[in-house]
Amino acid sequence: MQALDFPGGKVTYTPALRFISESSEKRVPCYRVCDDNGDIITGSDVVNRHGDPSNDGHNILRSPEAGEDFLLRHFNRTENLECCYGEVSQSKSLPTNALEIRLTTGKGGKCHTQLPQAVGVAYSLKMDKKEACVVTYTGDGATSEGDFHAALNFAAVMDAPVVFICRNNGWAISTHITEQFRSDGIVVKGQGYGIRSIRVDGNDTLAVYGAISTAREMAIYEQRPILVEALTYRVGHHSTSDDSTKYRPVHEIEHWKMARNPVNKFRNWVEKNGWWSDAGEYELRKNLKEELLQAIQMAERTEKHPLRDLFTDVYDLPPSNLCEQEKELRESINKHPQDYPFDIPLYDKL
Ligand SMILES: Cc1ncc(C[n+]2csc(CCOP(=O)(O)OP(=O)(O)O)c2C)c(N)n1
Ligand SMILES: [Mg+2]
Repeated sequence: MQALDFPGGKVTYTPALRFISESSEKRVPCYRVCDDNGDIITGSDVVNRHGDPSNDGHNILRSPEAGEDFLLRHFNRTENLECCYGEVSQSKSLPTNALEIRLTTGKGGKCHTQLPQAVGVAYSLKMDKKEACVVTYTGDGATSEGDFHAALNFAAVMDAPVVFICRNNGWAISTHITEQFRSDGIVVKGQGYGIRSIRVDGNDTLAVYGAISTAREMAIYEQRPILVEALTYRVGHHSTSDDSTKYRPVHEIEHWKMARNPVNKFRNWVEKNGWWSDAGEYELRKNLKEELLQAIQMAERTEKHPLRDLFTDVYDLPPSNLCEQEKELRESINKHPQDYPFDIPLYDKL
């Protein structure tokens, strides 16, 4: 068969005037290993790299929104609470983002801007011949922005050891995914950039573990980027300023919260293996509650940052519009002191 000798590889000719379809007939399947009851599905590829997957010293923290549990290494509950009370962020960032700033990427409330940076870091690991990779997380919302695409392409051409984990939960605040993209989700975008990709059931802990630990091995030992799309649902509001019942039916939220609850499913699996029980659950909840209450009390006792801190640190010399805003804010506080938190010092300590 005749072929066009084109830069990057030969391309075969075809006499057929045929456009590539905008979508494949079948949607990309979703890897899962546990059924809804937490039973392992016969014949599924279960990855078990380290034996007992029980407690390895991570702290499991809970964001203010139900259903958005996350795992952060090296942070304890007190630090998380301090973030919520504005201590770590100096009131400049969303609560949990402050932890992320301290972690590495300097995200701090901006969606997806960390992605090209993550690829840059991965490329530097490659240059230094480190046996390591970068893992970067994003929501479905981020994939509608340019940085996501720049990052994927950059990672592909540089063979950067980076794992992109995209949590596709169906919504970017109130924007449904059908208003965000016409592709079969996010997983197919990987192939468009020449990146190996997988779609996984984000509510199946074992499947997520299997997909990501395998992705990590490939990223490090094959020196390549990997894209993981985890399908899940945001059962909570996007943030405390969002009311998701305004744009989606409550029964849909309830269905995901109850019938597809990933924590219950994983708990069933752990219990069936004899590693967990009601008594253990009761004890843990009791201890956590005590710890949390203590952490809240400590965070509440911490002195708040002065008002001025809201306006510092971005510019060396604050521009005139920022000075005006500070002046307006101070005037407003003077006029309506009852509408402002009483414990924020209005002036810096001398
Ligand atoms: C650079 C940037 N652009 C826009 C925003 C505004 N914004 C905040 S959250 C969000 C949607 C994020 O979508 P997703 O990650 O899917 O969030 P979810 O609703 O699932 O929590 C947008 C556009 C932002 N924070 N940063
Ligand atoms: Mg989302």
